Amino acid sequence: MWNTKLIFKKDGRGNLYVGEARKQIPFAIKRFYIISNVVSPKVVRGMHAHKKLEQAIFCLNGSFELSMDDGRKKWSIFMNNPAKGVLLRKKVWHSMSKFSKDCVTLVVASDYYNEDDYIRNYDEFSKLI
Ligand code: T46
Repeated sequence: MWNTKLIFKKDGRGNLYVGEARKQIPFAIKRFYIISNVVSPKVVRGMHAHKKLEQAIFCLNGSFELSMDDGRKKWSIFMNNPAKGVLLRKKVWHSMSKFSKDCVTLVVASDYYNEDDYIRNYDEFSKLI
């Protein structure tokens, strides 16, 4: 598993976090998206894998749980530190849950949005793995 730590600068003016493509982020970034305002802790997002897409996920504010499954093992990470990112490699089933109300999630991705890259059926994922 790959985790990253952004460059973290703190001074009297606040906090600054830096990540650069092919450095802290191990691919060229083509897209980013932000998830916020998840009003219920019962919400589960994700529940899919990607065929080719690589992503790095950050929790900018609040917290959530990131669960991953590569077909052999399953593991979860509690995300609550803006400086720490987790790589969502291709062919890893992942879900996000237990969002705090103030949670803001940033995802940077290696490619543009393409619904054909999603595997949204777990049986299909199992067969592929
Ligand atoms: C992922 C996890 C971590 C777009 O039109 N463009 C986009 O770039 C994205 C990310 C989504 N969409 C559309 C597709 C759906 O109609 O927005 C809607 C919600 O997407 P989805 O249900 O896939 O959202 P999540 O939070 O379940 O999954 C997202 C990403 O889609 C996915 O790639 O790995 O976050």
